Formats: sequence, structure tokens, C-alpha cells
Amino acid sequence: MSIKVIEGVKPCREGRFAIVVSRFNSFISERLLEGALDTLKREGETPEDNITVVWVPGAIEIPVTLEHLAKSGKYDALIALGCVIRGSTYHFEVVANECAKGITQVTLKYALPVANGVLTTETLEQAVQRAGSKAGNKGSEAASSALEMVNVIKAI
Ligand code: INI
Repeated sequence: MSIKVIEGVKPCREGRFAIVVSRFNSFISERLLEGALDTLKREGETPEDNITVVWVPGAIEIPVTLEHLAKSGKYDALIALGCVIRGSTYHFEVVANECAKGITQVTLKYALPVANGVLTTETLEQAVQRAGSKAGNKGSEAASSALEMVNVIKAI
């Protein structure tokens, strides 16, 4: 008797990925995209031809875009990137919550990994820290999770 352990590895040369990235706070989301692309290519050894990038206006538009990409059946994993920074109004809560809820809905509806790299921060400084400085790059982390999940699901 032995335990069967399934654990994803990172190289994913055959994986097909789509990244949805929102333009709102684009100086942050551009850094997240750089991190994600770098990780897919370096850790995943994924060829550029297997990567599609879709730009959308804001985080609210991310879930519907993910839905269409998932429905197309062309991708093994999706990556959502964006940046929601708390302002002085309730709009922040709506955008952040609806985006996160939509991402989870797509992943469960299609049994497809959707990595959530949408920052929700109190301040611009916190966002900068998570987009390639002190607190790493959340776009890179999302891509890393997508790579691993494609391999885990394949192994299952
Ligand atoms: N979109 C974001 O991606 N980040 C934000 O911080 C943000 N705020 O704060 O308003 C934001 N709003 C726009 C929203 O995502 C939609 O694009 C817009 O409401 C049009 O549907």
C-alpha cells in the first residue's frame, strides 16, 4: 500500500493561458502583467504562442471576459489581473466584491483554474508594493498558481 500524492510542477510547455488585465490603475496592472508573462515564460517554459492577453476597462469587466474565454474551451487556465484601490466611496466595495465573486463563479462553473491576481488595497502604496516591489508581484504569483493548477488537474 502506498499513498498516491498529486502535486503540480511548474513547467507547462503545452498549457494554453489567457490573461485578462484591466486598464484602470494601468500603471499597476502593467507591472502585474509583466510579472505574469515573465513567470509563464521562465517558470512555465510556456511558448508565447500559447499566451493570449485581453485588456478590459476595469475590474468589473473581468468576470464577463473570463466567462467568454472559459466558454471558448481554448484555454487550460485563465489569469485575472487588475487593481482596485479604496477611494472615499462605496464603489470600491462593489468593484472589489463583484470582481472576486465573478472570478470564483467562472472557475467553478467551468471547472477551470482561474488565478486571481486582482489587487484590492487600501492605498496606492500598498498596490505598488504588490506590483513588483517590497511585497513581490501578485501577477507573477497568479501565473505561478495557474501553471501549477494546470498540471495538478492534468494529473488528477
Ligand atoms: N475599476 C478598477 O479596476 N479599479 C478601481 O479601483 C475602480 N474604482 O475604484 O472605481 C474601478 N472602477 C471601474 C469599474 O471597474 C468599471 O470599469 C466601470 O464601473 C465601468 O463598468
